[in-house]
Amino acid sequence: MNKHVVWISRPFFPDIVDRLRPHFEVRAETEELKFGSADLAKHLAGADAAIVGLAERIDAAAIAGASRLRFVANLGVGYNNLDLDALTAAGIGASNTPDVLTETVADYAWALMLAAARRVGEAERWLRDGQWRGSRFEGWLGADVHGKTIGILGMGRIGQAVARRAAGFRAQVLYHNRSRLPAEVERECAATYVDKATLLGRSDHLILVLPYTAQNHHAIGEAELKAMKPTATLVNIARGGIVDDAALARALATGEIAAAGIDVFEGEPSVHPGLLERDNIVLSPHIASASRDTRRDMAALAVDNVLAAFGHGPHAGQPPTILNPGVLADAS
Ligand code: 8YV
Repeated sequence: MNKHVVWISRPFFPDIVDRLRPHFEVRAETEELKFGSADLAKHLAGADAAIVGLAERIDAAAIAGASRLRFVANLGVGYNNLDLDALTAAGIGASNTPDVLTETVADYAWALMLAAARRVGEAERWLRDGQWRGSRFEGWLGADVHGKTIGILGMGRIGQAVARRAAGFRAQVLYHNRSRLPAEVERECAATYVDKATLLGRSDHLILVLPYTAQNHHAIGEAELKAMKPTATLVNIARGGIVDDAALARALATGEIAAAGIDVFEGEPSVHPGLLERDNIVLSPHIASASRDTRRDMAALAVDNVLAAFGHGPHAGQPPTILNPGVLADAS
């Protein structure tokens, strides 16, 4: 019997890919490519399973000719690149990579917050540029993080992990979320629920950790930036499109807020030129989950899901992080 085919759109850890080989014919890309819609549709049409990254938009058009496709594993916890309704309607299972990246992404939110508040990137560029000729007592004044008010917009698993880190900094945590957390979770995170306007007005450092949805498009735009303190820092480790990047560039230029740390962008990998011009922003190329351990864990979880969807491995028949469990017919 011919083996099922799995297409892997992004190169990753060969030893983890090897776990698929006893059961699948593996078609793994060996370099980072940008797939046009025709190419993407062609790869999916030849596959029974696919492991894809966030740049691959898997919608009704992409799967229209994919009559063999039974499962798509997304390399990320956010899955706004998948049209889950279209996949479910076509009977195709889908999975994401929750939990394994929570703590790593929370670490990175703090890294960006600290770097932006204390002007690390800006100072490093200045030093490398050979401009350090003497000390300036009043130079490089940034904002403290310890003892300040940290605001978290979006209080799921990652938001809660960001909140837990505040204790060591003796910082106060305010949060806003679609729904208020149970009292014991609020206690464990030492976080106080407030409405969005209060969050914007009172946060010294505001961290965005909400999923990208149509409702969350430009959740932080011109009006919200104006509502923040002029000394505030904004951090986005969630998704491009949650912040209006043009409005952010203006707010950083006019001093409406003091600084930003941004890992995700509208239309990435392009970055709004107004952001690139600013010194009071720390920019990174969507790397919040990129620790050696966590990227391996994410890849392994995607592989586990595919193996399980086809009746193999320790979770046979039950992909551990399937998003649409209702569709899973016996694909083995
Ligand atoms: C990406 C992320 O998946 O998990 C998410 O939602 O945004 C990241 O972890 C990662 O950059 C791999 O593409």
